[in-house]
Amino acid sequence: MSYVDEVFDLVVAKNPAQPEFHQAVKEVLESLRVVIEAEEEKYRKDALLERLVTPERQLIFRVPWVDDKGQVQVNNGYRVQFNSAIGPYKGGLRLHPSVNLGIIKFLGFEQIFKNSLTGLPIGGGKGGSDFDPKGKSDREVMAFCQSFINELYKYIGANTDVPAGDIGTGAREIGYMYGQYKRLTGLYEGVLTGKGLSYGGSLARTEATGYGLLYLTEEMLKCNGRDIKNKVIAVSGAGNVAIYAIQKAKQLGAKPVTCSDSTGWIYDPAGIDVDLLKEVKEVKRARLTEYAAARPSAEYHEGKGVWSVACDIALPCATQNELDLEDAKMLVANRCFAVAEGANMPTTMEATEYLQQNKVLFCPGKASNAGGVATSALEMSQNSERLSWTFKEVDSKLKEIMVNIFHNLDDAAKKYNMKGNYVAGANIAGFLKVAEAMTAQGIV
Ligand code: NDP
Ligand code: 2IT
Repeated sequence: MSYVDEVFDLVVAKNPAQPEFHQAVKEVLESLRVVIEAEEEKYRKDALLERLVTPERQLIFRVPWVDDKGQVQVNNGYRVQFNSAIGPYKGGLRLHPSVNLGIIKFLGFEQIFKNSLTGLPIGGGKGGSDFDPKGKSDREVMAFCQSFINELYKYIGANTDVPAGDIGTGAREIGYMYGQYKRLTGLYEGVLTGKGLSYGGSLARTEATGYGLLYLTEEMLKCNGRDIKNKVIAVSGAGNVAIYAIQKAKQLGAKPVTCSDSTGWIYDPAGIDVDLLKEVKEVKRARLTEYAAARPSAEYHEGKGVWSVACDIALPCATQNELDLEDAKMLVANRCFAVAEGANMPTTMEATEYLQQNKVLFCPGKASNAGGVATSALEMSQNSERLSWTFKEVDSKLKEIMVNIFHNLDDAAKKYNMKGNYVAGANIAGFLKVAEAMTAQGIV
């Protein structure tokens, strides 16, 4: 059996009931087959792949907190410190009731390659909790965040592990966590990113993932003889990534016509009104029905459906496995020609293959959503030098990073005779740097 297949079987056997983690590993290992097989004996002797798929450290802890009725609640806290070969662990914290160890491991594994692709010195990690911030008061969210940090503070630090936002973790949560870390350690340091601007945050971090997604998409289109101007875009999600993807798409002259949350979706043929969407989601933390109520051109539909809308470009920006084979078939039938992932692993493996077979340009999240973590790394740099850069400076660095990422994966795909296969390009380019650093540092 080939080394790649052996390691995949090992992952399934050693990590039972973690389907998302298996899926993420399978996608990466399949892409690496050609690279590994060229030097199989060397990689096998060093157990490079076994080390790559095994987190350096996995923390699971109890997070007790008191709700507004005086009732004690208990959640699980997680931090998976996956790989520190190229820098301190870096990656977000997801707060969502669906969170479990397998989901955090899939996200942490993806983060290794994503962070490598940014070209910046950051290793891979991820964390979170099954706590649901929805419907909680600010005091309850603060109580949870403080309790979460009461345990996690022992394992993080500006030079060891730097968490940030993800689903359910935004500026409010990062603020409470930062305050508690500072209180416990007495350190005013860049231990978290996505901080508020008044206490060490970076301009453009809020916008970075969505903006970065569009910078990369624009470059991918350009290099394939297409222009983003006037293109109709279907976006899913209505959170941090989706909102700023929609905003940048409009700035670039495209027309985003959809967005969604976990209960329903909006079709707004006049183009999504970003200010209204921000008011509904960022200020009121309300449902999308409020968007439709305030916007005569918009239709609201219950459930799932953005991929049924005719579009040129699709940007899935909500969550994993939200775009399946049926959705991919609808997109192709409607002549969608490009898909770039804003979320982490939003496209199932079957859907990805179908899109690629039908010549749809497809960019995987570990490349196209890397703008968020890249800008987090820029926030770390600013914190280290105790300076803050202008919006323009950060935004232009972000754009340069996204354009470079696209060319790195495009070049890697060409080099390994898989021209246009950006999934393979991203996995190979991300892997090679990490593998070199791991090899150079010996068996650790
Ligand atoms: P937010 O919490 O700001 O928004 C998430 C959005 O997705 C919400 O509209 C939410 O709807 C929807 N959503 C979440 N879970 C589900 C679900 N199970 N089914 C349907 N809809 C769902 O998160 P972000 O925008 O930050 O994150 C979105 C994606 O982007 C995630 O995959 C994340 O890992 C990824 N990402 C985020 C980065 C960042 O910097 N924030 C960087 C790179 C990737 P509702 O409000 O109803 O729950
Ligand atoms: O998935 C991701 O890259 C993020 N949630 C952002 C991580 C970060 O450290 O900014």
